[in-house]
Amino acid sequence: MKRALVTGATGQDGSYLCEYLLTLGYTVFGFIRRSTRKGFTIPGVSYLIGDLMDGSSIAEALRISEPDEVYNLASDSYVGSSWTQPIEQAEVTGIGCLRVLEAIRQYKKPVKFYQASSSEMFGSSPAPQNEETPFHPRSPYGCAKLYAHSLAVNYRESYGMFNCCGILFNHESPRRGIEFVTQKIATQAAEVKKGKRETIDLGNLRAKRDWGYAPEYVAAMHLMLQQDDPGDYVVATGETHTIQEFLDCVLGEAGLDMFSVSAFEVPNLRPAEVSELCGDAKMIRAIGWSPMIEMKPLARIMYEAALESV
Ligand code: F7E
Repeated sequence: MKRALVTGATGQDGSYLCEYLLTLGYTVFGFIRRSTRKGFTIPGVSYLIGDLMDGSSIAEALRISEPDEVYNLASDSYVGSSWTQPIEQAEVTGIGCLRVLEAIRQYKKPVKFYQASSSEMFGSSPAPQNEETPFHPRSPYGCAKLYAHSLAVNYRESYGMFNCCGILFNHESPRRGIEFVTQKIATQAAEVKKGKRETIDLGNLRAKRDWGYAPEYVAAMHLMLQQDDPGDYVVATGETHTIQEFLDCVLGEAGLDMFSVSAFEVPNLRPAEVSELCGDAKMIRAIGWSPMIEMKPLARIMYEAALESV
């Protein structure tokens, strides 16, 4: 029976990954901060309290969990707040990854490592983006992710570690935080539908994103660690849509009229924007992964879940 240690285990991706690994018969340990205990906890997972800011807590988690695989998913994944707390972002997302890599290196037992890299690293590089596309991040979050990504590659090349980076494009679900645009649209549309608010307040509606369904994306994380050799993979649907198109889908589901509910709100605009992301996921498709749920069914899943919860 394999053993896995997952950082960020109570977030959207962490919770789906823990569930997925349990279905595969893994013994699963979640590494979480005391303050994030209230996220999505999954029965059957053993949670270890620690912090990516504290290398000794990572070493202790390795000692207790004795993992075959470590998945580093912890970060503040909301891009918008990375401009207001850039140092914390660098500490957790960037140096946090380095602390995990160092802890694994010093642990001296063979451990496969997955790093949650992000399409935000591509930033202003033109779409479609694949593993060969140059990185040009447009946010402190993207810069921190690129530092972590580069280190995972460097430790693979320096020490022969089995490190894989999944360069995941946007992936959403009913477990998505309310600050992300898909959940914001789904939740606010459900609130309008129920008469709890009058408008949906958004920022840049012209940005384009490649949105997939998060439960499918965690399977890709696991799959790359099962290959004979480590590598880095883009994970995406290959379809891109504007925020406006996602909004239109949700409004269609809700039977609402765009002009009566939406408003353009300047404070939501970012200091620098990533205008178009569209992933070319040929490499991960070649090893057997493919997404089933694209933007329209995703919008329906998220709106229906929001309608239940508001
Ligand atoms: O923004 C625009 C916003 O915050 C999407 C994270 O998982 O994916 C995610 O990052 C787009 C941007 O996600 C609002 O300006 C308009 O262009 O949902 P988001 P993101 O920034 O793409 C990548 C791959 C990650 O790795 C990240 O961790 O939507 N937008 N109006 C808005 N965005 C938000 N949040 N709120 C608005 O009102």
